[in-house]
Amino acid sequence: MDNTVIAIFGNRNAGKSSIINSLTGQQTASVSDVPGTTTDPVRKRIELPGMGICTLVDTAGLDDDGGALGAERVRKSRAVAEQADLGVIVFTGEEFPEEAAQMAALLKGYDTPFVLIHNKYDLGKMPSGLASRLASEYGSEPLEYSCAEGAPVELRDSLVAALNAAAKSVAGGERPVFEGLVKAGDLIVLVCPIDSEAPKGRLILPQVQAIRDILDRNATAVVLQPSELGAYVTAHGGEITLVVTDSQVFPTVNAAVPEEIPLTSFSMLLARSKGAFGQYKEGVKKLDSLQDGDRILMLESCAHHATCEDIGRVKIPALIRRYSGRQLEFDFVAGLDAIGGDISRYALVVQCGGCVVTRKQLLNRIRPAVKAGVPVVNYGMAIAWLTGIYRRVMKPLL
Ligand SMILES: Nc1nc2c(ncn2[C@@H]2O[C@H](COP(=O)(O)OP(=O)(O)O)[C@@H](O)[C@H]2O)c(=O)[nH]1
Ligand SMILES: [Mg+2]
Repeated sequence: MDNTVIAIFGNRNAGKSSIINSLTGQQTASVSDVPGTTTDPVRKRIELPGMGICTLVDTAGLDDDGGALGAERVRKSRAVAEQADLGVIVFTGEEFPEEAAQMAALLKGYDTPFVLIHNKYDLGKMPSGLASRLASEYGSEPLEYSCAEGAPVELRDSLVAALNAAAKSVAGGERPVFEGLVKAGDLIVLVCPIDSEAPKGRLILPQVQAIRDILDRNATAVVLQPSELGAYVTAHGGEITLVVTDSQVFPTVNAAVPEEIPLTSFSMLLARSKGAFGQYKEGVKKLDSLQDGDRILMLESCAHHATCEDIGRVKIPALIRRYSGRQLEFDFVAGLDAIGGDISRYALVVQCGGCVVTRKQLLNRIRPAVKAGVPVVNYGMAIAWLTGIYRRVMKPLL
């Protein structure tokens, strides 16, 4: 699982920033014995053995009592908990602080696994009574840790091992792309247009993941552009198990692939492997009952894919307007920022495929909408519905 977000929580001076530095081996997070040095959450990307590229989030102390500003910092730290895949709760001394217990409860409420660290053990280990009480309450004893100079390097490895173990227990893990769809010996044709929107010199993540999963299943992937599809289907049509296309070229591909060959899209597969597929299937129907004045919220999980931006900001709104013939308002929220305001003012939420976020982050993101009963759909399923090929691309996935 790439892009795991690991958030470090604890009271001021517990050693949160020092732990991040011990993991990265750099002085990236500012460490200070003046409490309250880290104010806004600070993100740092790092590759951790067994976990791929992760984002470590350093947060402000949970016991910040610096007036209104302090309360705002605590609020921000708690907001990070909602977006994290994994939590690390750091404490020191002889007691487990109330704020740490509250954070543990908050993370539990989000089904987010966490690792407890008793830091600064060079100054004294945890009392054994506390260790066993925490073990019975949280399932395992806190890890004794030290960031002090001369602390054994194995500590770092044990922390990484604890994070790996916690990551495996993340609820709502992703489903491999072709699980239940492709078996050994199958032939899958992947239609990947290389146009002005394709990134320079590489493929996009959903394409790479699809190829990898086909290889994992000992099946064969044929990767081609729409211009080569017709000739390939003519020559090899009978051998093809499934065609997967970029949603952008749906109409051409739909016309080129005979009805008897199953066809779906990368974004449908993405919705199935990491989205709220069941919710989307219901939500997509809302496109048929939009009213004048309805507001639609477009949720973009990344802020750096020019292609996605164009699809989310321009193409889908234009398609929805044309399809519904209604006067509609669109709001856009990018990145993993919290959605401000009352979600129930929206008639529909359209979430991007989420190729760069974990399934947990994606589900966290749409949770307020789901809770409020607002229909949710994703880009790919919306495009399929609006262009009239939903039934076809859904069929192989049912
Ligand atoms: N003795 C000892 N001091 C530590 C350890 N970890 C951090 N510190 C010190 O504790 C202070 C607070 O650390 P910092 O990482 O800034 O804490 P944060 O507020 O939780 O981010 C700094 O002076 C650190 O040098 C440790 O394991 N042992
Ligand atoms: Mg700090």
